[in-house]
Amino acid sequence: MAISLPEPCPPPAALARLPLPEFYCSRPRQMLLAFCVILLTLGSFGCAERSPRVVPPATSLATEPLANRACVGAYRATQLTGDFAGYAGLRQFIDQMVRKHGFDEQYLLGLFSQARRKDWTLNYLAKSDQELKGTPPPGGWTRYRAKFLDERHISAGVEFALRHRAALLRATQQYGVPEEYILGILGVETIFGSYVGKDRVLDALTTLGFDYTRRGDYFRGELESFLVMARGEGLDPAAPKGSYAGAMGLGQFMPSSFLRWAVDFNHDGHRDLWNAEDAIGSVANYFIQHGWRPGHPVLTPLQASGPVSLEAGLNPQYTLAELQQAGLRPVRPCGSEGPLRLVRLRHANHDQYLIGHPNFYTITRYNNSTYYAMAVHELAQAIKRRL
Ligand SMILES: [Ca+2]
Repeated sequence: MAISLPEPCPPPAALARLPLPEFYCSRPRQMLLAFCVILLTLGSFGCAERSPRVVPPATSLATEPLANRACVGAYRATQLTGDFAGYAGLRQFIDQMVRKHGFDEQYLLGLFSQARRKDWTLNYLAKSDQELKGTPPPGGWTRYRAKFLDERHISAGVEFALRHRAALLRATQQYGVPEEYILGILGVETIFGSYVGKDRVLDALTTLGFDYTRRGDYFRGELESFLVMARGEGLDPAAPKGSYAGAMGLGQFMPSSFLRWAVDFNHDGHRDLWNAEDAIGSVANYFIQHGWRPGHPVLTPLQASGPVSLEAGLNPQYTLAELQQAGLRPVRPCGSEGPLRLVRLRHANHDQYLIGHPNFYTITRYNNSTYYAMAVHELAQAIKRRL
């Protein structure tokens, strides 16, 4: 979910989350049982399950229901040593975690004394930040698309869908998110769990929180969420591995997204982003909580009668009438419920335009990128055709 940093290839993962509808009423007893388990397990998160199409307020870290569990791991020190010795910002962060969340100071000093700075990540991001400046060149979509719309992704998606058919069906029924879009996210993010990252989340977030100036605030917030998550779930914070930016599991959730939107979809008492069922439910929950409208379209191709002067992208919002007045006409009736986005895909020799409906925008809440959401959509459709 949702920070737009490039991922070392393959695959460019959404760093969120990255980046939520109705219990199956034909089985009321199971429904009640499942609901009770969720309530017992997640406390205030349960309200999202009862009224899944109503977005609840984000749960604050201070009220995280499992926050009073003991920390895991025999870490203990009286000062910071190791790669981050002498980091005044980290020392302040530790003090803040003690005051705000009741962590033991010596536990955190011991933990962070064995954290490792990821110099490769810092060098990679410095280079990427430079490359990201400027407008995307012609052919950009063609090259981006080729990373994901290949036989490896599609066949892995079909295999995953067949293996987890029951969970996907349950997620579709409960949340109203079509299974192919859940599959599209998991495919683009990690090829269905075949590439979930190999960096320790602790190292990634400590490095980016205290050595990556441009987004340091964001990553320190994620590090705070990560420590709360690890304590709440009974995990040694030095154990979980993820992307170089700290995104975790099949759906590459960032820790703050875990706290707000991950669900225990297999009802074993833990939200486990590396478990396929929990990942399926969590992606569906993320979608519905970010405005997915069941039964509504995602994209509609447009025909342009001449040069297009309207600004494309995720920020400008249009009505159907405004698009039509600009010479853009949908190739099929699509409804006019907005706000609508103008999607421009840069092929090698031409630009292609589409209407991005509100559901398209929802996909971009997983990763704030038109091309990312377009790849999820196309991969979703390609897998659906094989099922
Ligand atoms: Ca679980």
